[in-house]
Amino acid sequence: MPHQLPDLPYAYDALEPFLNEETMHLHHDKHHAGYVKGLNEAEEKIKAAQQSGDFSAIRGFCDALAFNYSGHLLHSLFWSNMSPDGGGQPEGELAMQISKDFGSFATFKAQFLAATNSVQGSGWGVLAWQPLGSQLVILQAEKHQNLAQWGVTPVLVLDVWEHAYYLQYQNRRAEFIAGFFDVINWDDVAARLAAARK
Ligand code: MN3
Repeated sequence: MPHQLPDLPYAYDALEPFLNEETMHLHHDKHHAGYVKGLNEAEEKIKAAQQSGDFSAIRGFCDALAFNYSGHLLHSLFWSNMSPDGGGQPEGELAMQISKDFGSFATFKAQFLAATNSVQGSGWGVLAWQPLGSQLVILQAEKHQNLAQWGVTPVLVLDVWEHAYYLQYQNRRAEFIAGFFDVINWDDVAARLAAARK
């Protein structure tokens, strides 16, 4: 069964004014769809290599798998991390874990903003559950896969590729990142953290 592009969990204009309909169409229908296509193609090429026994191009297949799989996963997570009813602050277990690992919600937010804003080139800001430390950590991802840590589970991600914001915000990445906090679906983040801890 090839990988499939998931539908957005809301209408294309549901996150306006933070993200307009045109940006969402391009981002979901073209960019995310492209990663799903690239992932399926990479898997087909690997299957063909397994059948022929010719692994001379395996390095490129591994690169395509890491890039496209990570792109597919992060975008799927990104859509569900946002909601037209989002914003505010987390509650319950998630709020307690954030306080434990960052000192306060304000410090978490400041670190997430700073880390995400300073991603070099195209990439992501990522809040992830790190099982070895039993803690939440803030990571950067360059492209979709570089600077990741093995075994962590991302629970909140923010795309800062230019395709995510340039139509509306041009070079004002910091303004885009700050606006993200008005649409974060904290219930989704909390559910992902609970699942990751199990
Ligand atoms: Mn993107």
